[in-house]
Amino acid sequence: MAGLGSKIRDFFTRSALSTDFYEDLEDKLIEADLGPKLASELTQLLRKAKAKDLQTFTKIVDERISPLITAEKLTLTPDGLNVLLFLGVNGVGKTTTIAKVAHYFQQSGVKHISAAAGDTFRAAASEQLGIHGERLGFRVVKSHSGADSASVVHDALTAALAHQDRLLLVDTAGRMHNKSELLHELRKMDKIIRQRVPEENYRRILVIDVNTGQNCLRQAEVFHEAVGLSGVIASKYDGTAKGGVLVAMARDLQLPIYFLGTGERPDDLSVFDAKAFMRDVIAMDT
Ligand SMILES: Nc1nc2c(ncn2[C@@H]2O[C@H](COP(=O)(O)OP(=O)(O)OP(=O)(O)O)[C@@H](O)[C@H]2O)c(=O)[nH]1
Ligand SMILES: [Mg+2]
Repeated sequence: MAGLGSKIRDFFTRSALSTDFYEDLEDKLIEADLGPKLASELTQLLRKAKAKDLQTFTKIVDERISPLITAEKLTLTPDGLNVLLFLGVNGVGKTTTIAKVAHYFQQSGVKHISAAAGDTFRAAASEQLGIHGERLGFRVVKSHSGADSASVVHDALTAALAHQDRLLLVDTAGRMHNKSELLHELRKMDKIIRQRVPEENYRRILVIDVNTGQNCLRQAEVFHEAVGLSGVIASKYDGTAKGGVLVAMARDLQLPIYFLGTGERPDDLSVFDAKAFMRDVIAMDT
């Protein structure tokens, strides 16, 4: 995919003589969703170096920005049940991402996988997860709509431990009547999981839609405060040239990124590669 990076490269070729060079560059970086703070910092560094060339820009990005982005391989600990709790506001792609992550681990040979339909807020939610489970071959623990999501998690944990599952994927609601209710639910689920699974076997994964831009940052902070996030999966990276918000997020919250979601199918998931990503988003050439 031709990311915004190629546009920034073109910009350097075309605009070196422009009097508004630095202002225009800053605008381009904001367009890439790097956020005003980071865009201004990067532009300032280039201005200070009195440079208007892609090589210097790339060097600055390489030294100052790339080290902020951590790619982490999502792995299971060697023993016992691993639990992944998926969080995020509504519609970002949590349920779809669960199917993708289940498929990813199945492909790497993990056999006993189950999922908990912890989104009891929306009637169709557990059905949606159930369909993924049937297609891909993982067990889904559900309850009726409106049930207490913490009790679904409790039941799913009991079943997963009894079946000696290696992995339990927990879906959560993206929306509640109000935010504090949602966060209360999440904390309850978190507590139940912590009571039965050691810390090193338990990850809290934030799913963000890269198209929502800088709003993601605030969302991430709220979830981070509630349960302490382990890492991020960025969905809907297909069909967008944006994604700079991941850079801002990695910097503000120091969270590793596991995967990029690149479509709606179970195999539309790429292991996050920080270097390739930076090249795609901010013009770093190989
Ligand atoms: N193009 C594209 N679409 C995606 C991707 N991930 C999810 N979707 C679509 O986004 C929509 C919402 O996905 P869901 O998985 O239902 O999102 P959710 O976060 O579980 O939503 P709620 O349960 O309502 O909070 C669906 O139509 C998905 O097919 C992706 O990486 N790329
Ligand atoms: Mg969902």
